[in-house]
Amino acid sequence: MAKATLIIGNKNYSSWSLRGWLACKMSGLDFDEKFVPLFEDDHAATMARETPASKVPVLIHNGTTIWESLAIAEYVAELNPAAKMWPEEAGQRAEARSIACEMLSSFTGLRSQYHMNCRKIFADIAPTAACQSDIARIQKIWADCLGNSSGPFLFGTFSIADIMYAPVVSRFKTYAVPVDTNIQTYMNTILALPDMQAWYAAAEAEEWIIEEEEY
Ligand SMILES: N[C@@H](CCC(=O)N[C@@H](CS)C(=O)NCC(=O)O)C(=O)O
Repeated sequence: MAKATLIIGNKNYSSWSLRGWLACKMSGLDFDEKFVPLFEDDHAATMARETPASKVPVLIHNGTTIWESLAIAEYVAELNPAAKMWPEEAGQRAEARSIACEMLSSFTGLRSQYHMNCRKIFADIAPTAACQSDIARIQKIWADCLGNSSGPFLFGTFSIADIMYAPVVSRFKTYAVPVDTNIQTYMNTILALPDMQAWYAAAEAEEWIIEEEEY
C-alpha cells in the first residue's frame, strides 16, 4: 500500500489540520506530512493548487484525495477497524457522530474570536456573547458525555469525538476558559496525549507568525 500524504497548515494555528492529523495518527496510517503555510503572500494560489477546496487538511492515499477533516477521520477509521476509532455500541456511535457533526457545523462564535494558538495564553480576552454561548454548549456536551461514560474520554475510550474537540480543548487552555473539575480533568487528559504533546512541540518550533491570530 502506498504511503499516504497529509497536507496540513501551520501547527500553531490550524485547528482543522490538528483534527485530520490526530485521526491519521490514531488509525496507525503510514503518512508523510506536506506543509502549506496559511496566509502567506501567495496563500490563495498555493491552496488552490494543492487542495480541492482551498482548505487543509487533505489526505491523499492510493490515488484518492479526501478533504474535510471528518471525511478523513471516517476514511482512516475504515482502513483500520482494529483502531476502534468510533464507539462500538451503535447508539453511542450515533451520539459520537452527532457531536462530531455539531463541531463541524457550529460554534462560529468561539471559532471567530478564540483562534487556536498553541504557543500562547491570552487570559484577559473576555468572550463575546456568541462565544460564551458556544462555550456553554460545548461544556454541556462534554459534561453529558463524561457523565454517561465516566471518562476518561467522551465515550470512555479515545475516539473521533475527542479528536474533533481536541482543538477546542486547546482554545479553552489558551483563553483560560473557566471550567469545572471534571472538564479540567478531561482537558488535561487530552493535552497529555503523546500525539497532542508532539503537535504542541512542533507548533512551538514553527517560525511563522500570523499577526491577525496574535491579538
Ligand atoms: N470543514 C473543513 C474546514 C477546513 C478549514 O477551514 N481549514 C482552514 C485551516 S484551519 C484553512 O484551510 N484555511 C485556509 C483558508 O481559508 O484560506 C474541515 O473539516 O477540514
